[in-house]
Amino acid sequence: MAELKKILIPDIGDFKDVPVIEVLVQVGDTVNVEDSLVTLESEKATIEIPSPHAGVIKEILIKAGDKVSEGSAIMAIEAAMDAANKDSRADANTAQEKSTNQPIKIAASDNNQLSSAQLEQSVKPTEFIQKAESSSEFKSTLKAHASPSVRRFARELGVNLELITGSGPKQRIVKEDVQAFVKAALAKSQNPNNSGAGLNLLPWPQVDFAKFGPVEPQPLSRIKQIAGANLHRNWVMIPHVTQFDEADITDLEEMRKEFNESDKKNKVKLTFLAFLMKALIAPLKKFPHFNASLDNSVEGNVGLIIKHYYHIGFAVDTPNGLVVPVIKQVDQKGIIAIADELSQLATLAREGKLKPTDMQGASFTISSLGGIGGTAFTPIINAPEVAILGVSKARIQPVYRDQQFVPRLMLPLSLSYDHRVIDGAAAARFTTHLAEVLTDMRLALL
Ligand code: CAO
Repeated sequence: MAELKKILIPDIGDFKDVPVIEVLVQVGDTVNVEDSLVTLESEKATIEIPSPHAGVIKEILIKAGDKVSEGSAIMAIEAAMDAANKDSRADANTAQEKSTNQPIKIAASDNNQLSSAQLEQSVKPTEFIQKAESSSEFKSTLKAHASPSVRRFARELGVNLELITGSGPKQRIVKEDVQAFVKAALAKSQNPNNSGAGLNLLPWPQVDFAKFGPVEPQPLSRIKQIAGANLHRNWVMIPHVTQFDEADITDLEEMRKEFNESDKKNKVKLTFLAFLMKALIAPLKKFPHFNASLDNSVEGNVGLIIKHYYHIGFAVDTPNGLVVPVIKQVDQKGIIAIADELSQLATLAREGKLKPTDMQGASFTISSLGGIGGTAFTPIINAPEVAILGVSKARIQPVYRDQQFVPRLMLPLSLSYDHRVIDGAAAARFTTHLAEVLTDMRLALL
């Protein structure tokens, strides 16, 4: 048995004479409880009015452009006899009341910014309006043009319909549009150039430090501001892992010292960093994924660009902050030439005289704190590179060899890598090979 009921506009807050912008059903349509029937547009939000009953729409009393307020009759429905309706039939006034207070599911649960708790939540229309007003994301979501089934589909996938341009008549969003959007979003989420990390963090704490003691505000240098923004992006967007290792550089250090002693006339001092740069080429050639960048140029696909050039950047500590000049084609240069260039670029960096081209094109970067101290650190990858080598201070350590401890000069290595590109096993192989080459520089010649 069925019963003809009028559907009234429920409590929609303080709004009056709100225009109907869309009627979402037709006479003869079968609807379920909470299926959207019409869309209203107030000054602040677009609101979908859900059906308080399940049944068949028998009459539509309004059209797009009409204005409605709380209590306006919009449709007649032949309501199916279900338990809820039996209750409401028992008292017609109660039924009217029910319809105006019918809790509505947040129609914008297709807004992926809302928590899952909110998605499940039912609210009364007045609460719904407040929510809609307080969230600009939420407001815009509600303007999307889509059928209840497409909305449900989008909601299940956590898709914000407002972000989709519909391909149906009058730009109505159809199921295929939602599918295409999800596909594109998945591809974009793996895109290294995707600018929006969307972290949804708490605001930064605002503290009046002067309350606790004397303070002195100081501006950050321009270099620090630029470097800081880059470091922040790289730290947030790249899944970093750092692999630690040690290299026995006793023989290398002896050779370096001997050379510097014997060739005092030579104005070029052979620094350890020059040897390290040269030694790096062997593992970079053996493990090409370390000399690479993520590639998003093929739509919907993320790949790698492997570089067959070896331009090594090195971090220089300057009075104004960190800069990273680049030595090009390290694989094609001798250690003296590398040391010479290193010294010139470091001097230019400290004098603030580096040209932009001096800092471009690195395929891999070294950050050496060995001249200062420390045992290990976790360097931040210099995007779009995929790894960076940190070097700390070499120290004489007791190393167990041939059943006895011998003093060896051990260099701490800290390799940070992008875990999207490099696996832990590859990182361990890389540092192991680098350590082998540093221990026996003859391997660098192979
Ligand atoms: N272990 C032990 N001693 C080391 C060493 C190491 N790993 N690396 C360098 N040293 C020694 C050098 O041999 C040198 O000693 P001698 O004068 O007796 O030969 C002394 O430390 C000073 O070296 P240096 O640091 O001036 O020179 P370098 O070529 O090794 O490094 C440069 C050049 C530009 C890397 C360095 O000056 C610098 O700026 N380092 C800081 C980089 C930085 O800030 N990184 C952090 C980035 S992340 O915030």
